[in-house]
Amino acid sequence: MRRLIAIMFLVAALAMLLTACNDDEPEPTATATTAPVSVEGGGLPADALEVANARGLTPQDIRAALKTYVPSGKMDEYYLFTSGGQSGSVIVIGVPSMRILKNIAVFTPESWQGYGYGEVGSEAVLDGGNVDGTKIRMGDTHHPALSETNGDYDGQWLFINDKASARVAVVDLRDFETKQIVKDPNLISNHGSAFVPPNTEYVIQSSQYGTPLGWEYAPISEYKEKYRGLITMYKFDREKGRIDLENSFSIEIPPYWQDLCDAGKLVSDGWAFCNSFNTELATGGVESGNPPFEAGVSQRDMDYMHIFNWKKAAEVAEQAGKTEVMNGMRVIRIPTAVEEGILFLAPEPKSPHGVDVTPDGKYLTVAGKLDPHVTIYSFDKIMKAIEGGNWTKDEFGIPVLDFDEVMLTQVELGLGPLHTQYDGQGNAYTSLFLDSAIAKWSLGGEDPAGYKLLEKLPVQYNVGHIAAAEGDTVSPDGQYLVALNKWSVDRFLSVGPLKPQNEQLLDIGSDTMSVIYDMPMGIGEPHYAQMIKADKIKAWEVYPETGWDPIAQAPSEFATLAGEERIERDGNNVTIFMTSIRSHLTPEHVTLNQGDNVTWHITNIETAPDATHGFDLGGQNLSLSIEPGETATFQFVAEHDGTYAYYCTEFCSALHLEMMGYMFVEP
Ligand code: K7E
Ligand code: CUA
Repeated sequence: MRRLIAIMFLVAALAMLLTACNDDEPEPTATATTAPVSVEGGGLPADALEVANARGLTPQDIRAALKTYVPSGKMDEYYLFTSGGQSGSVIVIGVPSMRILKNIAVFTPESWQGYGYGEVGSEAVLDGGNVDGTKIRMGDTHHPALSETNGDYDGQWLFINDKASARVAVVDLRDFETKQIVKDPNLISNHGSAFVPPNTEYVIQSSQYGTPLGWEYAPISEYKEKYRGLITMYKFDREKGRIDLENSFSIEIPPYWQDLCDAGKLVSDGWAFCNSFNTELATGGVESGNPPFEAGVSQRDMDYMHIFNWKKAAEVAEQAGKTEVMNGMRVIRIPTAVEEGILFLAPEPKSPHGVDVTPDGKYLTVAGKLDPHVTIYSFDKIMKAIEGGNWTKDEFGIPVLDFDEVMLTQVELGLGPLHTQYDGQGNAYTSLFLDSAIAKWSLGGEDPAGYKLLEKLPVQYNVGHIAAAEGDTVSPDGQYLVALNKWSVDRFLSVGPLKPQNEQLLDIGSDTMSVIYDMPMGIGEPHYAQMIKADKIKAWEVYPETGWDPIAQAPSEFATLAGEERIERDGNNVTIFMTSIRSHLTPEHVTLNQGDNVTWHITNIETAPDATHGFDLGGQNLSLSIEPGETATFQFVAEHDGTYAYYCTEFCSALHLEMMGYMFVEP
């Protein structure tokens, strides 16, 4: 009975709260039953309690449900962009509902979007990431980075790395499609990517596993001499919306197995920071009686944070004789980086994973996964230590700053600290992988005593990254935090041995944290995510003009309007200009000769939002998704004679099944 009263009280209180914050919502347009609930008006359904009891919901469950339920027709407050790991994609989720809005194919073909299934534009994007001519159609996406202006997400671009083959991709947030993939010509794997400085001048990437530059062959016995890491600063051209490889450059670094990076902001803008976890230079070989990597790389109590001045490096890269060009990329070698004061190291305990700059840019949190503490560094102290010159050198000649000179304090949080986010109210949140918990702790500014563990909340289970609302900006929102849990174990209906990940939504807007939603992520392994206010994204409803090339984001030279449909033949080169509109494809008959080279353009001449038409042609490895206004192109050689049906793959209208045609290939 007491529980019943508690539930009743809570439902009533929340109903009041709901009406209070819904003042600015538009008036409901449907029937009277859609009016907002109010306690006075008795708008609460009479059976609400009955439902809660029948489903065994606790007051906390009800609160969580009310916090996350987004009614039909209402919108989420935030977009969450999570990487899809080895699915090679980025997954877009609405917060707080945790509804999946879209899977953006990036490094891997995806037939629903018509990405990489014969459409010339997207094939070219994927081919941009080929490695030595090998088509790579797998990607391991880890860290999405939203473009920033003055340290704030601006909602224009999204960058994402591929750890497996050291590539970075650019997604345009006007249409949520991948526009470019670039390959680092000197690296074969990356990890500290993608990160951007406050004005997105560059996209930052650091290596993970040391390899000889250009991944040339060198025996592992020459690890120290020949193997290296790299920081690559990919120049981003906002005007073009593309990474400009010509104006990009790299900085050579030791083969320390760099991990995560973060860019400075405000006071620390111009600098960036990357962790490392194999300063032992372990080379493995467990099969020959050597210590295995996991032991070899974990011997030292301290590893090195790489501290680099990318602004100065960009100037140095422009000067004659300061770089070496390797496979077309300018590289600042270690001696030059040291001489120019670009590169420093600072000790950090012990095999760290994340480094995260505070919103004010003044402090850095390093989480050592084999150390129960987080270590807080002061940027001011780092600058003073650099000026002071009281440093030793590592075996590659790079200055190593004195730990006590740069470290501000350490906070003991628990086991396996990995990644940290901030809420803009002076709190930090760190994921504890081994504890399966989130630790909330306070930032103390210059006062070491102000850094304190406040609260720990269990999550399910093995949490990796966490993402707070606007978490990497100079002014985070707090309010929500998503825990990207690697294991879901017992949280969902079983779907066999491969289980989904668990993205748990936490309410961090109240005094104590609570889990308010469990979202199974069954289409990829999210590593990192970023959460942006929904109103910052200005996505197009339809393409701006009929006959649009979405890769160039400009009118297509192959645009075909109604009445302009035709088939042109020049010898055995045949070009088809087709239109699609509910509910017909024009032309409906295409007659070819066996052996013809065929170029086929289709323009979706619809102007209504959501009026997408797909296209498939039996016998070809083809799938197009042609959005309203888009012109898509595919090419093939008509090798086999026969009669083929082509059709619209998207159920677009009542007469969608009639939206087809025949292709005749005459022998
Ligand atoms: Cu999975 Cu940032 Cu690649 Cu940590 S990373 S968990
Ligand atoms: Cu167009 Cu179905």
